[in-house]
Amino acid sequence: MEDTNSKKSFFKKLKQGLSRTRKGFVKNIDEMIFGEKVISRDLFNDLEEILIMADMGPAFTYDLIEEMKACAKRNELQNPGALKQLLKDHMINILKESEKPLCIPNSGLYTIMVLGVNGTGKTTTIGKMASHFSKAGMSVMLVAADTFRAAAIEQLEIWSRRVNVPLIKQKMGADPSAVVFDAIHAAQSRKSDVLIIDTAGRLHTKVNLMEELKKTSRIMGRELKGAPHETLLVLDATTGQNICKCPA
Ligand SMILES: Nc1nc2c(ncn2[C@@H]2O[C@H](COP(=O)(O)OP(=O)(O)OP(=O)(O)O)[C@@H](O)[C@H]2O)c(=O)[nH]1
Ligand SMILES: [Mg+2]
Repeated sequence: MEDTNSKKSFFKKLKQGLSRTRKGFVKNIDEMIFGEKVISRDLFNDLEEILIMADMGPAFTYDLIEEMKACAKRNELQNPGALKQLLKDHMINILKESEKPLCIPNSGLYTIMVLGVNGTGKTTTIGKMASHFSKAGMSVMLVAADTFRAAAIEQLEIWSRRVNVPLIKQKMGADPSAVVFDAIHAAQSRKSDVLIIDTAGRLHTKVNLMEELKKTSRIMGRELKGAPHETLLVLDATTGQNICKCPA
């Protein structure tokens, strides 16, 4: 299922997207290490400051610095450059712990509902996922259940044309549950593999909008067993530690 080329280009794009972070955070670390011959207490203090300024959070920063100090005590770090590698490994381990691949079963319609606050990248992520699944040989269908924001339907329509997958839509202002209801039946009759639902951006404090989301999810479950099979919350990676306040 994995397409090596698309995987490569995905990582290339991810690298480009994160270049500003690299230039800021990583450049600061490189500058800190540059010219240093020994691992001193000052170096740990500087690193701590860089991590806090990059909004890595006190818990992460404390754990990492303690680990580095312990390694230094055991003479496991040859030079200041080794601190950077340790930081890298520490971050990769944390990400690996929460890694959860999205596995689409071989049979039946698989539904993915995409949620998040306004402007976090839901629709763009849907376009990327649709392209990925379709390149992997699956038949994908998109659902414009953001009937609230002006031009949201047109935006998803552009993605559907770009990645060449069908779109189920109604007029702006339509009930999202009705759009999803139609979409499930359309996808079943066309024997689609994946149905991806775009929803309107909303804050979790907006009770009416949260109720609307629950209703949409309920209707999906009623029309298709287990639906939505996956619910993806799209978060903006530049938000920093505040992201932890966002209810999943
Ligand atoms: N740098 C960067 N920009 C992104 C990414 N994903 C989306 N964007 C941009 O963020 C803006 C909002 O993206 P959308 O996909 O429309 O976000 P949304 O969550 O669907 O927005 P609403 O439907 O208004 O709630 C657009 O300008 C996108 O091009 C990303 O991964 N990196
Ligand atoms: Mg959107």
